[in-house]
Amino acid sequence: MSKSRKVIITCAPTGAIHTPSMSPYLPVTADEIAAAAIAAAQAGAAILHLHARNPEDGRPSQDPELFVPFLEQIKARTDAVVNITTGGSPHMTVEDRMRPAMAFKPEVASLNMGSMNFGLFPMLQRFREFRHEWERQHLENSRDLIFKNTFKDIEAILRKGTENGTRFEFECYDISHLYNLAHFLDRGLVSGPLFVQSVFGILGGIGPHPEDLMHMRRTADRLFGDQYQWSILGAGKGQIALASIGAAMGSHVRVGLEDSLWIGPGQLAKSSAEQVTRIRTVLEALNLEVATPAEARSLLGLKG
Ligand code: KMH
Ligand code: ZN
Repeated sequence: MSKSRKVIITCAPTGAIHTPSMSPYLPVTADEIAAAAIAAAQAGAAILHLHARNPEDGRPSQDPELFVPFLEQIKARTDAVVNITTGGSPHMTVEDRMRPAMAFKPEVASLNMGSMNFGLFPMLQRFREFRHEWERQHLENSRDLIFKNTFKDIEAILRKGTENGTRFEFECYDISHLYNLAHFLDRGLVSGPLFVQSVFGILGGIGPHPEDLMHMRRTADRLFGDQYQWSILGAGKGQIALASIGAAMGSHVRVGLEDSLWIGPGQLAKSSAEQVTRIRTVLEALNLEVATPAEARSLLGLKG
């Protein structure tokens, strides 16, 4: 891992995992997504990882038209690095998922590094009342859902994104995903500095134990040496704890309501900015500095 005392905070304000009935604070409309992202940037997030939703019912959508109004507001009000999802929702086709990143040619796009089960159904134990039937189906249908990211899919996104000058947040949900990334490095389709976002706690991927984090780190060190910048994404209630452990070991961090609705046990976060502020407090206690967007661009070799 390439070590830096400047820690990049990525914030993911809405995503496609959680649904509107789970939290009144989950942004759904373009204005809500813009406000959440701008507040997160003001709180210290250098990178904003963005998804869109249908404003009628909050359903995740990759319609590029839905991205336009919040991208305009974010670009007008912040200098943050825009990172557009190519993961979309695991329920969508890869072709649909690629559309906004190909349309807007952002500095960064996410790239999910392997196919996997994606179990959202355990959330049915906590959340039982839904305003829209799609929300229940979204969780229920995940019992038989494959988040498809074949080698061909990854290569297509890599080649088209690279042509556009886009670099990637490599979402690695398991050890095998690091090996998949190493395969593309061997073939010369990616180059350092690699931004490795290691994801812990999705059912179907690696777990959220600190030993899992250590195994991910050791494997990435062995495969990529100092050619990568490491970032930690803890899904669910372990979000802040995992990010804190990673930061103490030299990682960057990702927070936001996409990844966790919580700020404390049984306590909903009122905004993604609240989570940014919480992790910022931890970073400062560790005598680490929060990277500005310009510093994030330099660390990750972005086009700016
Ligand atoms: N939802 C996160 C666990 C993507 O958008 O490409 C991972 C993610 C995927 O952000
Ligand atoms: Zn995402």
